Amino acid sequence: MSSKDTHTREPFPANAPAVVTCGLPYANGDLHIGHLRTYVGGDVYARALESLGQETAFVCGSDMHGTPVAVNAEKEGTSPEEFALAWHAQYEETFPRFDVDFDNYGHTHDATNTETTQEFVRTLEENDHVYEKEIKVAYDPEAEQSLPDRYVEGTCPYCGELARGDECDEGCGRHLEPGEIEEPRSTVTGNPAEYRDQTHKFFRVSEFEEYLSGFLDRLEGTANARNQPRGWLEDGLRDWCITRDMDWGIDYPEIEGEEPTDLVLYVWVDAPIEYVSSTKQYTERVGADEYDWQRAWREDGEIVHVIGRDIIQHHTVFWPAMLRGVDYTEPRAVMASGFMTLDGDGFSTSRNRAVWAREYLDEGFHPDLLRYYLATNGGFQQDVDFSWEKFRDRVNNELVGTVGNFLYRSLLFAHRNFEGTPETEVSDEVTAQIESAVADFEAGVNDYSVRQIGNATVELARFGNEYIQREEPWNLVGEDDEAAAQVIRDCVQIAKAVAVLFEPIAPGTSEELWSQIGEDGSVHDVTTDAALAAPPRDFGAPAELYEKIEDERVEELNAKLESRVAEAATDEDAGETENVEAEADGESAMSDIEPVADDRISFDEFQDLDLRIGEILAAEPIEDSDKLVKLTVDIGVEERQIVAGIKQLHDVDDLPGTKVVIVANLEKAELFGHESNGMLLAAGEDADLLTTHGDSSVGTKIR
Ligand code: B3M
Ligand code: ZN
Repeated sequence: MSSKDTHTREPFPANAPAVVTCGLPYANGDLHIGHLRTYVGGDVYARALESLGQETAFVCGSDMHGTPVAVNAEKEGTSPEEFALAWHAQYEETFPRFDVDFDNYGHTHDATNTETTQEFVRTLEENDHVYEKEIKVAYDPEAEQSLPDRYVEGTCPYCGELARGDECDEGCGRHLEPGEIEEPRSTVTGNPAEYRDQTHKFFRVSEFEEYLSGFLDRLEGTANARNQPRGWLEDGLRDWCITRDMDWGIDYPEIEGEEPTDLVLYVWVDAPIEYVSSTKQYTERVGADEYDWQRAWREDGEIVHVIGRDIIQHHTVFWPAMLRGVDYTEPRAVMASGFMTLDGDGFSTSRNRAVWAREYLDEGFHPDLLRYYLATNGGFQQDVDFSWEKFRDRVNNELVGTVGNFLYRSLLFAHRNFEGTPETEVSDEVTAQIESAVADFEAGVNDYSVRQIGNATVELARFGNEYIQREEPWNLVGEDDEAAAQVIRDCVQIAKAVAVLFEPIAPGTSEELWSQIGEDGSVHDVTTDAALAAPPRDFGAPAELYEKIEDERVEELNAKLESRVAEAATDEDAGETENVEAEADGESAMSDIEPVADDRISFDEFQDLDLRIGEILAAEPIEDSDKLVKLTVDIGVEERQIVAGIKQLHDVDDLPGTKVVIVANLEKAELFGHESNGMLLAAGEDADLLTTHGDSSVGTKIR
């Protein structure tokens, strides 16, 4: 992608305030490292803009509404509000632990967003962009409820794949309007759905076709975000149903001269408006002199949306049309990331096939390692695979081998021989290298490439290693002290430039490096000019910033993942393996019975399983896990510690005394740091424990 074709605006830094947003996570389940890709990407981008001196607000919030939340809350037997608020609290705490530092993190159900959303809709009504129409909506006669969005599944009318009510998540990716899905089935009861007439509100997206076509020509960001919607535009846009027959959501505002309606707004109306609300809250906190949300959103701001590629349509069609309809600033850029896979396959919440965000930290890894991996392992719009092996290689080769190695050897040498920075000027050669790294960094920002932002630094450190190797200052000391001083002066400057330029990718370790070279204040507050400013004269002995990951560690981590997946596969009725964006929102609620496996096993194979009667003696929830309980089980011959995923599903205190069936000869596994020596048998999503009918004694073998 040449920067010429894609730049339609003045490069950053711009005069007007920028807003960087990340797609709002649905407040409906645990975050895994696949989810983190767009949040890290957004954070890197926002930090890099600030390094260019660009005034920037980096905002996000939890997406509280819609069926993705309602369906999952129902499964847990809690109210959507309580459910979503709990996840919101968890996200709010998790992002900063990865140094994803939003200037404001709100949620779509708060007062600011409720008001802002209702105001948007009232303005759209006033400007005659909304009309009422009677349509057919899916209805479940047995459950006696309407079936919006994820309450219904069926066949996509465009590509024929299995689809959800409002999106063809496994096929063509299109947004689907109510009534469009073919052969609709209720996800509440599994029954075929009926269609019933209901009056809904529609936003006249079709009137914005011409505007949107021009908008796409101006839009910067990743190429996928411009190209995908062009096709949809060519097919002709249909108006967009913006109401739903549900309790959970933002109420449709009262419109003068109209009967109030019971409908709520479609989640995709109030979700992007949270970008505005969150910026508003930021201004409310810091004051308009520091950051003016009105200027950003209503005058000439530079809006950059960082999202997953499955929600391009919402951000390049519906959202800019809405903004236009209320006369707000149009987005400057959309950066849409590719999917993430884990060892070549999709992440899956239901299969526990994921590396969880908190788990990563609990393993003791520095957030910067993952940030580096996620930001640079592929272009932003490419799909990226994560494996512990690849993670180890990137960390060991680049962070330890290139960046860390250069920093440690030069700073140690500087400290030992010069007690800090030698007093001489930086050479022209090194000045030019640093300038070119800064230029690469800036080009990375203007090309919306977080990978390039990261690579600029790694390349500079690579040069640093070559330089010190070539100049061999260790042979110059005592022979030609002036020459030695020159080399080390250059190396300290490179180290300082690394701290400045690597800050967006690796904020924590860059800050450490900053203080290692004796700088006061924070590297977070400096701009790229600091890369060439002289470092302080004195500094102490450095410490290694990055630590090598050993092969044994990788084996251990892989074994953990495998045993967890195996456990999840038997613990519950695992759903399909899905793409990360698609599965973020919980699984289908269909109560399909799985077909019997085609492959038969022999009686001998069955006999390989050592199944026994056990009795639970003690049960104790594992704190950091949402599911796991640590059990002490008597199996006659001995007492076993078994970790089982049954926390949400049973009253843990009631478990002792329960007879259970266990697989006694299953390989041992470690779950959340606890050994599990055997497995409990349980049926279905409710983890209905298998027990005995008569009173077979503990230890009895099952045949
Ligand atoms: N909550 C999550 C998703 O579909 C959705 C994003 C909203 S962004 C305004 O990826
Ligand atoms: Zn489709």
